[in-house]
Amino acid sequence: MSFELPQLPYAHDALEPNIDARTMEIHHTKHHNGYTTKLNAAIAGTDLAGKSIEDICKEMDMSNNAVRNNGGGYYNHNQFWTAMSPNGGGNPTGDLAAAIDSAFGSFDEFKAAFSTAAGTRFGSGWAWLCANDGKLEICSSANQDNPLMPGIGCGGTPILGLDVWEHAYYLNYQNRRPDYVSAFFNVINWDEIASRFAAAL
Ligand code: MN3
Repeated sequence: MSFELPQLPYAHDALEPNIDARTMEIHHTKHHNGYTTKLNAAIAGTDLAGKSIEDICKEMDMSNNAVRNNGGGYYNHNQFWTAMSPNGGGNPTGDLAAAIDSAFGSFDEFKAAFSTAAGTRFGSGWAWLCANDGKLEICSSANQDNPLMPGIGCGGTPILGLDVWEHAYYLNYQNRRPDYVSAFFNVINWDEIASRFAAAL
C-alpha cells in the first residue's frame, strides 16, 4: 500500500479571505502531492513500506533526506488541512481550554507564544502545539521536520501545526507572515484539535 494524497475536507475557496483559493489549490495539488509521490518512491521496496506515517516519522533515520523531507511533508500537511475549517476560529473549550490556560496562563498568552514561534522560525518550517505527558508545549521545526521525529528539540504529540513555508502564504500575504499567522487563528478547527488532545492523553 502506498500513501495517498487526502482529499481536502472543504473547497479550495472555503477558507477565504484568510487563505485564498489559489494558494490552497497549489499547496494541496502540487506541494502536498509532490511530497506524497516522492515519499512513495523513497520507501518503495524498503522496510518502511507498509508502516504508518506516524511510525515512519518516529523511527526516522534523520540522515535519509528523501524520507525525512517527504515523509515529514506528507504527515505535516495531512494534519494541517484538518486543523482548519470554514467554521473554525474562536476559542477552544473544555479540557483543551483548561490545559491551555494551565500551560500558558490564558488563551491570549497561548496565541502570542504560538505566533512568536511561527514568526521567528527562520526560513521554512512549522510551528507546533504539542501534548507532552498531558502538558501542552509550543515549539517550531525546520523544513518538514516534525515533533514525532527524533532529536529535533521539539517533542510530544503534535496536535496543531502551522505551515510557515512561503508557499503557504506568499501569493496573498507576500512577506507579511505575521498577518498570515493571525489569519490562521480565524480558521483553526478547535473541535478537531480538542479530539487530538484527548487522543494524546
Ligand atoms: Mn506546505
